[in-house]
Amino acid sequence: MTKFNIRYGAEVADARRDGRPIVALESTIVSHGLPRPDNLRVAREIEQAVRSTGAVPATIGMVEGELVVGLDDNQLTRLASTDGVAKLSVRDLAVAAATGADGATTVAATSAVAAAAGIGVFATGGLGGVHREAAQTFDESADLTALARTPIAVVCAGVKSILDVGATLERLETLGVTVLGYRTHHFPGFFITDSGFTLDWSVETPEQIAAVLAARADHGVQAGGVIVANPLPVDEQLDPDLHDRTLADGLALMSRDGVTGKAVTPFLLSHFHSSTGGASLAVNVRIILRNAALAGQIAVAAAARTDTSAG
Ligand code: PSU
Ligand code: MN
Repeated sequence: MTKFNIRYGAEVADARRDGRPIVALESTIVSHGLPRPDNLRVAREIEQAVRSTGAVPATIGMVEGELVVGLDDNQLTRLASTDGVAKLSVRDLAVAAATGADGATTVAATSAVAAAAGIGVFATGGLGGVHREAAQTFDESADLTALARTPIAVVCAGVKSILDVGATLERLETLGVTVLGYRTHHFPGFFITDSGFTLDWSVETPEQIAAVLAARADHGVQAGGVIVANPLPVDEQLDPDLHDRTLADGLALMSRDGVTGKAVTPFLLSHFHSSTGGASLAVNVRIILRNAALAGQIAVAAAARTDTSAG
């Protein structure tokens, strides 16, 4: 597996030594996905949601060129509050390290670093995926190819409806990434409960997900990622009409302003947050907190299996 020069936060270092359950968390949602100043409060709440399950949170990011697994509160504050924090996918990590940059890790980069640190479970909001118009722009998130080669379970609320959801699911199939619905056969659409696409597999409990992860190792099929798609309850989703209107406006603005590349996801998220009067932000926060709690439960269940099999 890829090696990284990692500095561990104190709590994470202790947890690794003691074999306690750990959940990786990304920093791009904090630096680029959520507006200030809510982002810092939410980042702390996400860690708290993991702790409440008995697992240890490990938020991953880069501070002055140093890759940190388990950012402390000062480092988290810095990545949440300062300008010029880079958005780092896997290909950016070495450049940012060599130039001493501050950076927030995406799902792709967080997965790679977490797996290298021996962390098997990761919670985020939504995955990147295939963008609409990808047939012309080739804009497909590196999250997909990173998950094809990274052994990690990622708890998310599917992919945002700002993407081409059907194409994203097709790519995940081609890339050999396992997709599990959590108590559903309907792939969630992030802000909305159901993207309209169905899933082959539904799992019912954190223990069952831990059993899937163990079976991957038993069968030698653990090279790639597992997506645990955890939908919002219908009564907590963003109003679908508001969602559709906001999305149509956002896509129009994006093409008017010529937004492309890695700016697309932050642009559309910020459009949602500013034009729904806070409704999409509240939904986004609920999604992340629920995913963090489920990831904690999965990590705890996985650790319990290891304890039992060890004796
Ligand atoms: N989904 C969200 N909020 C986010 C992201 C995804 O709800 O901020 C971030 C994640 O870090 C993800 C990245 O890895 O956006 C995908 O960006 P891109 O499409 O440029 O690969
Ligand atoms: Mn992209």
